Amino acid sequence: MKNRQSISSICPYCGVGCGINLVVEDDRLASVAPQREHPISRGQLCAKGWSTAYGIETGNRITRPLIREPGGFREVSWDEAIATICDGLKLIIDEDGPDAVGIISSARATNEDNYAAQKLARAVLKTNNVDHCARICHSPTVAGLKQTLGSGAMTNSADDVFEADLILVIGADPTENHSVLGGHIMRAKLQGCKLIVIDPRRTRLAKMADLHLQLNPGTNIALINAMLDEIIRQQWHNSAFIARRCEGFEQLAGSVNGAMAAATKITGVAEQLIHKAARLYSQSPRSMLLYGMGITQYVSGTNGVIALSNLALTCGQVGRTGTGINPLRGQNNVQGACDMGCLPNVYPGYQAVDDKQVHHRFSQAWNTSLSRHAGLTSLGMTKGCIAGVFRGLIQFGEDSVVTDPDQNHVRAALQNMDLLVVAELTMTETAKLADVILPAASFAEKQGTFTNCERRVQVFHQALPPPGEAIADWQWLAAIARGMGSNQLDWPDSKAIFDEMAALTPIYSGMSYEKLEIKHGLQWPCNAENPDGSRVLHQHSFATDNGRAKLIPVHHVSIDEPADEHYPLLLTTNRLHFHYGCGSMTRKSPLLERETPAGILFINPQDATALDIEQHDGVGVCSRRGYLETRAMITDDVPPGLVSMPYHFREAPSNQLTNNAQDPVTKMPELKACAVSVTRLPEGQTPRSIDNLIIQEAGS
Ligand SMILES: Nc1nc2c(c(=O)[nH]1)N[C@H]1C(S)=C(S)[C@@H](COP(=O)(O)OP(=O)(O)OC[C@H]3O[C@@H](n4cnc5c(=O)[nH]c(N)nc54)[C@H](O)[C@@H]3O)O[C@H]1N2
Ligand SMILES: Nc1nc2c(c(=O)[nH]1)N[C@H]1C(S)=C(S)[C@@H](COP(=O)(O)OP(=O)(O)OC[C@H]3O[C@@H](n4cnc5c(=O)[nH]c(N)nc54)[C@H](O)[C@@H]3O)O[C@H]1N2
Ligand code: SF4
Ligand SMILES: [Mo]
Repeated sequence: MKNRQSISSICPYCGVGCGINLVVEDDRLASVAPQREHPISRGQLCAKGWSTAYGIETGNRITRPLIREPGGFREVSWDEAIATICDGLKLIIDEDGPDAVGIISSARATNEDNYAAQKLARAVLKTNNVDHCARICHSPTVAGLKQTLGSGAMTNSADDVFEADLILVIGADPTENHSVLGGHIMRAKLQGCKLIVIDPRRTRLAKMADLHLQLNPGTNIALINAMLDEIIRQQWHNSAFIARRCEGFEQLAGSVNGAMAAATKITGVAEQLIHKAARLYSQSPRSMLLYGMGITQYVSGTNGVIALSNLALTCGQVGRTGTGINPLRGQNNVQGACDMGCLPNVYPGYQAVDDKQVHHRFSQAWNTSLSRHAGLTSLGMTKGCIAGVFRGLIQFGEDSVVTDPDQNHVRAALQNMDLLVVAELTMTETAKLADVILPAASFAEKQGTFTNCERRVQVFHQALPPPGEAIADWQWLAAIARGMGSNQLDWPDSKAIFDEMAALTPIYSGMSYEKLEIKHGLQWPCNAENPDGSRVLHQHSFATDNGRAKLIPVHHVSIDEPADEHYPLLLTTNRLHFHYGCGSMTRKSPLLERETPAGILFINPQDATALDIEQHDGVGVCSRRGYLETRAMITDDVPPGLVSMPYHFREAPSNQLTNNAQDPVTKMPELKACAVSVTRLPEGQTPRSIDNLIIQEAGS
């Protein structure tokens, strides 16, 4: 008889945080089932959630530590791997000081793993060089909303889509990327809620929306300022809310005056549509704003977030259920990795590293001296490596060769590191460049917590033994600390890490594993004033110095690399429902893999005809930084002049092409727009993978 158990867990893919049960038979994951009572997923999962078992299957996993040798990787003991890492770190720190090393942690790993990572960087290595993929995701949200509202997280709850009279989705594609929540939005719309979509592509929600504003890429601020101009001119703004809770209205009103007149030329959207959107958003009793990468992944990312905040505040659409400014945080635990302080300028709970009191508190708690200045961002570390000032990187759960902008630059930087340590589930493109590879346990093989996009901290349980010698990330981080002569990370279990973190993190201070178990988690802030957590933020005051929200004028700036005569098309990058991030987990599933070819370029029929391209033809795509080959998918979901590629496919990685021009505030690269040229491949030539292209180029 088989020993069969069902263990409660959380889907390890996106930030919706759906509840899953892992059905285990004799230490094997037999199937995944949705949790019926889960407050968000309510018995549903998307195709990725259902396919979780493939993503962590033991046959594909790294099971022992590996060290690079001239002929390839050699399997070694944990002791040898840790000793090699610590010798490397000590040498670099002795020669160039602690800021020559750093850690890139993982928004896919647990809060406990992330707390351990930043503590290793700060309390043991003595540097604030710690960052993670939020840098190229919602860092503009963290920076922008911190300035305007005092807190950079989703203000409301996922369930609020059912309370809203109007939902405005801008720069996000939730039916693909937050699918269960996307399904809720579709249901809300069918139940009578109005829907506005602002997106250059015709997404599934755009097709069913009351209004679709199909703006030119990178023109969000011009469009939002035009809506504000119209709202203020028509007296649709909420004067009472502004007087009671905001500051800076006069300056904002002055700055948007005249924006409508300039808008159509910049955005490509007709005035009449902007007028309608402005009226619907401001006049609906409850309007809920949801946004994503179409706002943040621009050189104007932080200002784009501030513009959205101006819009919602001016209309008083914040602080009540069914309203709010809601960044759709992407990774299963990206909210948590930020909350845990895996950012170069803040300790856990967004407490600034250069604040005297905060510095004192953490120095005392960890009983050691700590760096006083902010560290390098992830892209700062790769740049620093090329410049020769950054030499040693520990990276886990992030495949930057596939997912960071300008792949050739990233490869060159990682190859230039004196020490690159990668902890992974499987052999990714980034792991292939490592000096030491560590086998990491997946979510199903460890206990911990994830914080989803609506600030809900959920605890999950170990269901399986890790394969081979794999261990939880916090455990090998602790082994490195010990190798560096420190017992700072010597916790007995993940619960002890959570307790230490909660004691130092005011927004988590009312939480414990026991309390999180009771009702599918708690939403922060959860503390003495909010013992049951917080569904809606900013109901009575904002988290700013004086409790008032700030209205801050911002202006349109054009994208860094517009199309020109040499590169006549604009490329944007997006996601597909069936694949996730670098594809290292979803592409292990034959069910998901059969849904899409390994690389796609979406192109409008008009452009395809002009370039003599037919459906599924092989095409070459070239930018100032790189070249790749893939297949054309002709569709009028993209407008003429714009082509789009997903970034999940290592064979045809769109990041060969993307631009790493950055938002000056957060260093967010402009992943959503760069100039490219597209050509049809000769008849009968199948697209070559990037590996083959690199080999051929080296040989020629
Ligand atoms: N299936 C799947 N789901 C995922 C992921 C995945 O890889 N696969 N990744 C997760 C992660 S890490 C994240 S961050 C989220 C991201 O989720 P989303 O934010 O939804 O991500 P994208 O598809 O990259 O971009 C969203 C939309 O922005 C639009 N856009 C581009 N330029 C502009 C512009 O100038 N203005 C406006 N208004 N819109 C623009 C694009 O056309 C696209 O529809 O998804 C998460 N969920
Ligand atoms: N062109 C373009 N590029 C983009 C984007 C875009 O829109 N366009 N979006 C950007 C965004 S928003 C993001 S968030 C990034 C995402 O970029 P990444 O973070 O690099 O993407 P993921 O596929 O989520 O990679 C995570 C890795 O974590 C591993 N992993 C999962 N769980 C664990 C664990 O518990 N421990 C360890 N050690 N490893 C684990 C998986 O095996 C996987 O290889 O991509 C960015 N890149
Ligand atoms: S919506 Fe996100 S969390 Fe839910 S099942 Fe799909 S990938 Fe998992
Ligand atoms: Mo993301």
